Amino acid sequence: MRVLVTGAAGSIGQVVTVGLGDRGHEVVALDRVPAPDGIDLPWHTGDCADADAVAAVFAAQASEGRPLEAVVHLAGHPGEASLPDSLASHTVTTAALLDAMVEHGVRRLVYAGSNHAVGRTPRPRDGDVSVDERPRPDTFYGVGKVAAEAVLSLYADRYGIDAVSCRIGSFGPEPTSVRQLSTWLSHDDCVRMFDAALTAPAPGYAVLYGISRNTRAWWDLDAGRALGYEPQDDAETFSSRIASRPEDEVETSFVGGPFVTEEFFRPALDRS
Ligand code: 15L
Repeated sequence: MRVLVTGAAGSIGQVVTVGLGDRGHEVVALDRVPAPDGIDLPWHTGDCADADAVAAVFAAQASEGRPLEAVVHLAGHPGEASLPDSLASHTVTTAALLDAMVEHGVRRLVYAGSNHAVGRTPRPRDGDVSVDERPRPDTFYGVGKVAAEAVLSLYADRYGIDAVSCRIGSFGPEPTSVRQLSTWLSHDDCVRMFDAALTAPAPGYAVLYGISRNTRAWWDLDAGRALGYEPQDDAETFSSRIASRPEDEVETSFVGGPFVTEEFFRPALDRS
């Protein structure tokens, strides 16, 4: 599949572009910055919040006879910001891509959603947090991710686009805190997840939790498994290296961990 990967220069992007290429996909990159040294991919430089720049990428690919077939949308600021900045970074970028997809007949978008879309969900007494939980963002970052999922759902209903939001937990080479023993997403599982979401037959609009097969997981993995995402790694392998800290209790009480704390309370709008 010829896949446009946005945010290709980022930490997830660098792993996913290589991994999808290894799995036989033809990766085309888009990022605000030029290709990092050593990366040899068809590379477009532009901002996904700029609808004209996004449309130009789809048009350029089509005119070269290499039309895009799917999008993996990773671009976006991976942390808290003002409400307008969060909406621009996550929601507007998603909408710009979807408009270009409709124009060019591209049928699938796999989105780097985030657990922070439901970050204010408390840990259940027993059982796992379902993907059917109501949107419950913990930050303006989470609001931007919820709104992006709403746009995906709208375009799935209106235009029949297959749109999968992978609500990523804690992506990294290894877990670094007690919370991450539950929420970690390994590099290899991240590639497995995006590959499954790209190739699952007719998912329509779907949501899954992007975590590894962690012994201490409490977010439901069944929605991902239904799309063919079978995680293989387990954060428990690293547990002996993780020291406990006083913050662990609050961090493990809500989906969003540290993002629920008062440290993140701030006005929605920056004033001059
Ligand atoms: C995310 O979505 C963020 O991008 C990242 O900075 C971490 O906060 C991660 O979630 C997490 O919850 O560990």
